[in-house]
Amino acid sequence: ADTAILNIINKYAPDPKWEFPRNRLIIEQTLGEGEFGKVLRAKALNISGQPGETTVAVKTLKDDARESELNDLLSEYQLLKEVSHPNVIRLLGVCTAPGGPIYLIIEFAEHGSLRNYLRRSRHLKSECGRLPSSTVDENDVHYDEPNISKVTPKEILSFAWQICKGMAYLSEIKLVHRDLAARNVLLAADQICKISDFGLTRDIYEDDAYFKRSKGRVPVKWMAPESLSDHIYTNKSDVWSFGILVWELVTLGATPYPGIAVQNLFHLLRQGYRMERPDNCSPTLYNIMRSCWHIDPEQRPTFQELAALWEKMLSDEL
Ligand code: ACK
Repeated sequence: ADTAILNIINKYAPDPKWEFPRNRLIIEQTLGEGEFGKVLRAKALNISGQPGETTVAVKTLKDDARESELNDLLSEYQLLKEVSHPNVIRLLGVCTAPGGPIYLIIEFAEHGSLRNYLRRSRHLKSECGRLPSSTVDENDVHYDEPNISKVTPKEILSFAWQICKGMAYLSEIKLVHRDLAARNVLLAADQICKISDFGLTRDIYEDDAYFKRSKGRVPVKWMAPESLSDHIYTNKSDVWSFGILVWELVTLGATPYPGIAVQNLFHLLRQGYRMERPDNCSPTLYNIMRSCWHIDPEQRPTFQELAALWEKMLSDEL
């Protein structure tokens, strides 16, 4: 193997606290595949104090992954070790020992990504409608959701509130996510939202802002203007992305700024352009989104403040 890759691996010497033997992992199927990475569904035997078989998700690299992807996966591992919150995806173990691919074993979210969940729910007509087989697209075959029903406004609020609590926790431990979007939130049993995909996340202990690497994914439509222009990432730029995520929730997983090309977006935002209020979005909810999209990061609310707003909205609903 490449010596550079070996150097990286040596830097992350196996941690007995997390290391899980590969022979206790039975890979079942691929849940998703990116350019360099993939997510698998597996069964793990006696993992993290759980006797017997547990269904888990496994993040790994494809054979043609580059060094930077390996670095991303390993830094995601380092970050996941440090986090513990009901609304943040939990690391269960890791396989880094020689003799096989690197596996990050994380908790399995039975409904997959929130974005796809919202989009699947669109096809449903009635509140307690069953998922007709004709609307199940091939990519979704691993979801056995006979009881999925139309997403209610109350659920949308609950999703937003949970994500907010997870993000408030991450900001308390001084982490910036940098890629908060509905595709990176997973929906587990009992409609519990779990923030995931920490590949782009960076620790902000020493600095307030982080600079983007020269290459890599750039989720332009979720990015704050200061991230686009100056590569500045803070909890306040995460708040901007959260505002976009709320828009995704309200539109049941639509793609932001429909019809607008990403190359034009920055100038439009600087001129004050913002997405308009979606149909069926209350003015209160729209005001919250708009507050997240303040051009001045300091004027945007904190996740703690946002969480308090959702709590109020949810209690008003009752
Ligand atoms: O909507 P999905 O099927 O849910 O599409 C993505 C895909 O893998 C690529 O990221 C799914 N996925 C990722 N992590 C998990 C997990 N921990 N549990 C269940 N599904 C997952 C995601």
